[in-house]
Amino acid sequence: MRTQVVIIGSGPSGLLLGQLLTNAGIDNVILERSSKEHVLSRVRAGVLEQGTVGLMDEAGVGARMHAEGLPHDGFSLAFDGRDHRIDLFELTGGKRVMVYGQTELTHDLMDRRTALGTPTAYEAVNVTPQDFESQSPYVTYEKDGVSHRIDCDFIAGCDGFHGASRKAVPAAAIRTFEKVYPFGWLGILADVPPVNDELIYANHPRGFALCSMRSHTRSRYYIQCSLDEKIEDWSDDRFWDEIRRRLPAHHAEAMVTGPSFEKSIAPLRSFVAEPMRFGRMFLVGDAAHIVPPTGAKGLNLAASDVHYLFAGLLEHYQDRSNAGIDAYSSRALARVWKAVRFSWWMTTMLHRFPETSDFDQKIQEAELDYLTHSRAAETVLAENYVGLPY
Ligand code: RFL
Ligand code: PHB
Repeated sequence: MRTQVVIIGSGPSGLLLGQLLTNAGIDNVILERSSKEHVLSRVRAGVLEQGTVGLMDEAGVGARMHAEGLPHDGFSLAFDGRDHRIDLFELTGGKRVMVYGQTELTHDLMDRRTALGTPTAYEAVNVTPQDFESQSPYVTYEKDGVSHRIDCDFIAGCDGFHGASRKAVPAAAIRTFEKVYPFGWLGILADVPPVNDELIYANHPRGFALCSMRSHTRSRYYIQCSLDEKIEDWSDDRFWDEIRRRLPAHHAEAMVTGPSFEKSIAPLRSFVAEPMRFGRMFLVGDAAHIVPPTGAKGLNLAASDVHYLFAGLLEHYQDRSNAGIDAYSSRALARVWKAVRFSWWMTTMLHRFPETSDFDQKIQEAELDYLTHSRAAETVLAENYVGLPY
């Protein structure tokens, strides 16, 4: 079999790239290791930048997002028993974010792909990019015990942090940068109304807490936890008690609790692989970089990578120019590193680190105090949170 672009992975980056290519008449095949149901069962990001919203529209799949997503004009920083609102809309001259779950976005893209009948193999095993440094790359895989080979022009490695694409690159050709944080996030989903109209990011002596949401009736809450915490030790009651202790009293008192239907622990890490192009294979999204979720940037970076790669591929096929493809890695990485810096900064400012000295603690307090008394500092936060331009 032959196609123009083989996409490995059917997460948000693979599906979004696939839809944009299909709309432009560029043939593509997606190979995904898991089942559709498994991909849709993963609860992850919840905040979309305007650029990501724009890409969903460009892909022609934005209707449900606009109908059901919640535009947010600001969020709260809570510390020292009080709230400080960051007015994103005002500080950025009219920009906002959209609260819409990654699961929903993935659903919308999968539904469109299925409706169009664009080729996709789920439960594909041993997916392996081959000969991507040559002019004739191909991808091999097995499905239902049968071996397959797809020849192509390009391979898009959209297969996440643990995927096969980055692993296929010889060690001498790639450089990686990593920072692992000494804590994780314990998150729950519950069908209770959110405690606040907007998100609350809380810094508390007991650790960070985040109150987010998926709708007016579904809340997504997180607390910082140590890395050796076990999920079985966290009953719903224990979780609710702990998050309430980390919030200002008026929020704690207003919080509606109820049974959770999802609970998981995620470790926090910053990771970047350079470059993001190896001959005729490109790394996209989590395959190339990971950020801690504090800045809500993971999914949005996957989307900006897709934007740059799609522009490059379009130029290649429509204008016969490789300029966009040649610039992909440097364009994407310039934006990636700024989001890596922002996510690291938000994480550092809002979490309690196990080995913090009194000096470090005072610096953190001064940072929050400065942020809440300087419009310039607030503007820096707001412009990064809504997303830097592509
Ligand atoms: P994904 O979503 O990981 O999708 C990759 C897809 O590739 C498949 N795959 C393979 N397919 C074929 N062959 C192989 N060898 C394969 N190996 C893997 C996988 O099954 C999967 O379907 O990457 P993508 O598309 O780049 O999207 C990136 C986003 O998913 C990611 O940045 C965010 O979800 C990160 N993230 C969060 N971001 C936020 O902005 N806010 C959050 O609250 C947030 N929470 C999270 C997160 C990521 C998490 N991970 C990765 C464990 C919580 C978690 C737990
Ligand atoms: C979420 O809703 O899951 C969410 C929101 C904001 C973040 C991280 C996660 O910074």
